[in-house]
Amino acid sequence: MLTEQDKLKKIAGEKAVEYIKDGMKVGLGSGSTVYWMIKRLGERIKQERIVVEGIPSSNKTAEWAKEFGVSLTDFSRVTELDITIDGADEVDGNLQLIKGGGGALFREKVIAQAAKQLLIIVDPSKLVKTLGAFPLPVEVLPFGWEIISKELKELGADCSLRKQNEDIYITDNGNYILDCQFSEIKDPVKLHNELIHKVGVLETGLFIDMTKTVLVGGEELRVIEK
Ligand code: ABF
Repeated sequence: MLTEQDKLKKIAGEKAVEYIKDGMKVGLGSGSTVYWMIKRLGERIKQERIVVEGIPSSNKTAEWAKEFGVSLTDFSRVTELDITIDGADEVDGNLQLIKGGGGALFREKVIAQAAKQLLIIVDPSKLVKTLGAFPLPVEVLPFGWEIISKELKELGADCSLRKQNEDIYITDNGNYILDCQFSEIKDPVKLHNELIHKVGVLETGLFIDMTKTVLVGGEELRVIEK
């Protein structure tokens, strides 16, 4: 039984597939909204016999692609993606994003950067006036993560090391994630630039000026562009 939020995610995910054309190389994001996109893309591939290859941003996404019949490739064979389609945890009025709730932010940012276009798909609950209610995920080197956590605290964040079933969560890249609760992130550009230059910070979940188009699931699907 789909929840109301799932239905809205499904609307956005399925609509995104219309942006994919035969022959495209597609960056496949992560998360439950992307699940609906991959499922629908698999149906389209079968029905219309279009040829599409994807690069997945996580092992989970790769499993879904295999399950639904979306062929996979990698950056040894593809040096540019036509489009990357991905979810988000928060989207502000300038289409700045917090991503990484699912732990795949680093590879998500790699496939986003490699694409001509980043299309974001969300349900309405992800739209916020100001980023920060959602804890900002920061991917850090395991060596010395405690120093980064202390420095982030001095920036006003309360960080916690992400756990999975009592164990430390290890990303697909072998790193740790700090989930950092800021009250409000009024200047996400400044914060990202402060964080990314700290030795040991490998990537942040702030996706700055990376997308121009957000599809918002709803009775009337909304397309927000900048
Ligand atoms: C992924 O989509 C992550 O960056 C983000 O955490 C997630 C959102 O999850 P969902 O689509 O399940 O709400 O790209």
